[in-house]
Amino acid sequence: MQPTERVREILSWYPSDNPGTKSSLARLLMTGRLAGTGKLVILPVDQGFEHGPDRSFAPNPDGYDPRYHPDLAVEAGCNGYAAPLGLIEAAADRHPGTLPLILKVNNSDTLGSPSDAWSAVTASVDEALRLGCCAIGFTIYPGSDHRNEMYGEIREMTAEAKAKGLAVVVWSYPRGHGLNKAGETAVDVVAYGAQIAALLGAHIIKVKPPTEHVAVDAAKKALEKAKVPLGTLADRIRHVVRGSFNGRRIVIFSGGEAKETPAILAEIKAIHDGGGFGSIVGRNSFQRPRAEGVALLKQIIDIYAK
Ligand code: FBP
Repeated sequence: MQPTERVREILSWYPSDNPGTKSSLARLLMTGRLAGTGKLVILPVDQGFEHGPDRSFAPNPDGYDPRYHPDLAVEAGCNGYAAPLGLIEAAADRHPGTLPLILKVNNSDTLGSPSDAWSAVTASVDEALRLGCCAIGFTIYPGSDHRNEMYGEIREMTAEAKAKGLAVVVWSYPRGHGLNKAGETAVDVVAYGAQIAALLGAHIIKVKPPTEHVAVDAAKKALEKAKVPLGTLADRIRHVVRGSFNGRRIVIFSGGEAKETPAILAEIKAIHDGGGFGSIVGRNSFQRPRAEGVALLKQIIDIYAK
């Protein structure tokens, strides 16, 4: 299938990329039930690393099986599947050529007491190529004492990924000593995190849905002076997307902890209304029984398809 006009338009936002990287991006945009729309719904399964297997898979034990997740992604019609090295290795040949894979190349656990948020590099660009992935995924924690080390790591991995024809997805999660809990999802902070990811060269930026809270006084003053509407989630999504090169970067939003279906769908509708490019929904899909998880992902995809 040829890329649609919309996908060609999106690819034109990345003029410096080589044909390999553009093809990798096109693969993600041209797969699944949202193929060609410019929207994306991705299944991420790195929670086993980030939160541990019990919190992640006990609610739906089928999820302990590494083959479960790529099958779920395909059955629901997702654009792609993102996971750390071991999970991708265990199932990379399950849907060869039909399910775009994103290798999460850094991860952190929640054991011990780290000095501040920082992930270890757990896979390489060459491993992503060996496994047939179309992108690497990297988490940054703006606000952490270690953010500058993270920016250095991602700079190197992004340069290598782009040189070798892969796309780069950045999970930008502000957290750490510089921020309190409310600040992590404050609208100005989420917009700042998305902007940093764009400036680091991300093709796809993944952030959390922003709250109405504005954490930084100077940002609050600027936003009030400019009368930026932030009252609804759709307003705030629009603000974050505008802050990501005026909408010329693909910005997608995370699903979060398990929630009731109506609450999830209301959030997705607001993301869609605000011009968000899609969602990356993990726990809310793989922690439900298979049929319910598939049904929910399909409902989410239907909203973005409108
Ligand atoms: P969820 O839909 O499960 O929230 O997954 C999205 C995600 O970004 C995962 O990739 C990641 O493991 C998780 O959120 C991080 O969550 P936390 O905020 O607890 O670190």
